[in-house]
Amino acid sequence: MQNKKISLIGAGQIGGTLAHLAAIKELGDVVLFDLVAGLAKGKALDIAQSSAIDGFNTSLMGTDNYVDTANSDVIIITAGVPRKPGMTRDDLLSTNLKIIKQVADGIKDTSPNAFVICITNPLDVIVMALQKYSGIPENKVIGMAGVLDTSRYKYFLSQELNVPISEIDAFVLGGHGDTMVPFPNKTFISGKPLSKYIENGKISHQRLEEIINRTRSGGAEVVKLLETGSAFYAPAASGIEMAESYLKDQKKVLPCAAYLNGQYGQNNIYAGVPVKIGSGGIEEVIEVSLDEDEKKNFDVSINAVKELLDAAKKIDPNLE
Ligand code: A3D
Repeated sequence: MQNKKISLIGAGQIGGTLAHLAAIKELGDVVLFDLVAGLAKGKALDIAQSSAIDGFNTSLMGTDNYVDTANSDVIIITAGVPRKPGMTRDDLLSTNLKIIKQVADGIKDTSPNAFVICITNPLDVIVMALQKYSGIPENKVIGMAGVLDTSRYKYFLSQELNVPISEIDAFVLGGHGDTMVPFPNKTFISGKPLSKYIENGKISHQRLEEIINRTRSGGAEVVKLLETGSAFYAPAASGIEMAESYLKDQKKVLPCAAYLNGQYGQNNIYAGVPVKIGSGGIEEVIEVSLDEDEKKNFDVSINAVKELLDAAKKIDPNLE
């Protein structure tokens, strides 16, 4: 059987980590693409030179030519500029819109059947622009954010409550920004609702609020510590989980930025919702019922995405 092919557009911090993880997991042949050819080629060679030690059998190449990415099964895009301390994700809009147009032009004819995962920020608007620029169907174009935001939320909760992270069941929805929505009322620990832990005094309302806020600013906290660049290990792990679910038809339900066409009362917009990812791409957008407060918070988050989308349309009226 022919190997699957995974192309990573952008060979920076996240791109390199994606390549390493994809290789170790033997998800398929890996092509690292970057405008800076040496960066892509150097990282591909470096990872390949670890294969004898880690015992993986994966073909890796670096390139600055889209022809080498042709007929990819999965494309993960991180091309773009990351945040510097003090910047919001939205500050990246105009630069990354131009970059995503170049990427869309590069992949649309060479890999029209790929499952395309976008990581470039500001996520919800960039993934929408990518879909429009490339014309690749909505069910095959998805944004990574909710998996990462949820993982941060679970990590902070597991540390606070001193429970294994695998025991926590939770998700974070909405746009990938300061208005993202963790759902404490839908958070379960070892099958018990989080509210029971509050009742038993294991965690106070105030600590929970602090954890929610820390989740919302989880990216900024890392940006501040690193001083140059933004988080890359956890974002790459998140992208790989989505790619693996597609490639292996695992049908995992994961919170991702997906195209909404009536679901959650929203139309023609990308936002973070739970979706089932299998060999058909986004096979289903799962509609969880939201109580009044959750709906209010979700709508605030969607409105923030809409505002940014309006700003993007001013930069490029073709996005209308
Ligand atoms: P970085 O290490 O700078 O890598 C970006 C790479 O993109 C660089 O190697 C550039 O040379 C390359 N590049 C720039 N323009 C092009 C182009 N036109 N075609 C191909 N390659 C190009 O950044 P990073 O890997 O740390 O982050 C990448 C993106 O992910 C940024 O926009 C971040 O803000 C974003 N990000 C998103 C999340 C989410 O959760 C959504 C998390 C962390 C980072």
